[in-house]
Amino acid sequence: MRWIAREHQFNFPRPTIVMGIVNTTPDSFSDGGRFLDADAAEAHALRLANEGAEILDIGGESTRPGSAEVTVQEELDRVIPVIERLAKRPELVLSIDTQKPSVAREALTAGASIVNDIAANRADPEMWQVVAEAEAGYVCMHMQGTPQTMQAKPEYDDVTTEVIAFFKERLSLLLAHGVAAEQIALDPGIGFGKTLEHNIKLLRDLNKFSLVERPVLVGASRKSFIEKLLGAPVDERLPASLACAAWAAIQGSQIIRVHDVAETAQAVRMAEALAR
Ligand code: 8Y7
Repeated sequence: MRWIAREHQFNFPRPTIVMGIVNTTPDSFSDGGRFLDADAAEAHALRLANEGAEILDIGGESTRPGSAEVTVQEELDRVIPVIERLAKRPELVLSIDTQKPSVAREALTAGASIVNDIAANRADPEMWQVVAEAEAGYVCMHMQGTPQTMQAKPEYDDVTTEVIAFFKERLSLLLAHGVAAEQIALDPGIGFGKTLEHNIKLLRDLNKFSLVERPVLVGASRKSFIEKLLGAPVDERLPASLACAAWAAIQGSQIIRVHDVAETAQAVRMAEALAR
């Protein structure tokens, strides 16, 4: 199996890919202005790459449950300077985390290779046209509802079956809009319109997603379901995040999206060695 993202290619089976999270939302405790924000995000991204992140996921919009929407211009002002700086290093694989086709287009022009789309459940095809045209990698994430509404009352008969059905339906829709299967990775969207029980079930069933025959991305890092299960506040969720990462790797997921890259790379490399 192969995942193609413009000039980059990942050939599976291969070691699990660690995707490092690069947040460009303005730092609430610094008033350094745009230049310093971009500086800090660039430095953070380079640190994550040094720690073993093979993909950097750059986002300028908070998608926490109930979070406010950000304008196109605001999002562009946050992410484009960071992508432009990082794009000077062609060895880095850059992913744009956005729900907006216009932001994705500009980010691809600035040097990103992957569109990480948490709103892949939308009806409007513009995002897929952007992805098809650029021959970009595409992360198709499952979400029930929107970030504003998703945690109100998540409901499924069988969450795993419904997520697999969503993947199949979106794959054919994407192909119909000119995106090649080899551009697409799938993501069950941990925490996006799911209760604690739904999240646990999806993680338990990760191996079932292999039947769709596309790379699977899992993002569990520091998420609030860990607190619901274990009572851990956000700055104390690393051990449980590492357990999820090691588990996901053993269950055959190909890409793990995390904040703590060095720790995750070590956990995942160990788990892979044991499972071999
Ligand atoms: C995910 C994500 C977030 C995820 C993918 C957080 C942007 C919330 N989570 N993208 N984004 N998968 N593909 O806690 O699970 O990181 S934001």
